[in-house]
Amino acid sequence: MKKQLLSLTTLAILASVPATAHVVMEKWEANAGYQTFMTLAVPHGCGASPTTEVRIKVPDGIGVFAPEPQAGWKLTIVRKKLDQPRPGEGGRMISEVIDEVVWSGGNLPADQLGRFNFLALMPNTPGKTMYFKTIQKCTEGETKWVDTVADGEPTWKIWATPAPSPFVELKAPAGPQLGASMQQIGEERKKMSKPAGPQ
Ligand SMILES: [Cu+2]
Repeated sequence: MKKQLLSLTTLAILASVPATAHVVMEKWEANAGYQTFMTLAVPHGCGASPTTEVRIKVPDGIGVFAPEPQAGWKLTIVRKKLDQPRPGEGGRMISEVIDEVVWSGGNLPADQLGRFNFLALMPNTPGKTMYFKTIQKCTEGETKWVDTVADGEPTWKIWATPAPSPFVELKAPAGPQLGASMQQIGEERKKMSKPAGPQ
């Protein structure tokens, strides 16, 4: 009898940790330096209230970012000017980056799963945790999924916070994303652009 009481208590504690029911990145790991297709999963509303807006803050260090439009939602891209323009792909200078992306005007029932997709070029910093802080607005109420852990602490500690920020941990990839280095590809390109066939 006592044992059963104990296990019921344990169950009650487990049930009060809704780690799997949070707003999270679908995959919690990504390769450093890779262009990565990512999905933010929204598995519940605010209590019984449906989700009407999802706002993601793009973390510093993301090189390229492209959100996917979602049927039934308005997509807004908020940009910010860089203090210092920096070279981007193909050598052209970048003076503005995407700061936030907002899907609004939707109506995702509280008990249904919503998935919001984007492409992000990860910085080449294995071991770093990238936080995609998210604000979820509902017909009634909102949740700010913005809690993080201090640098140097294990990322799992985030699950002890009230509203963990969605995140991915960057790991060192086994090789270049395209299976070859940009230098190898550049050399091959030069060969291909040579005039072919008899002159
Ligand atoms: Cu949750």
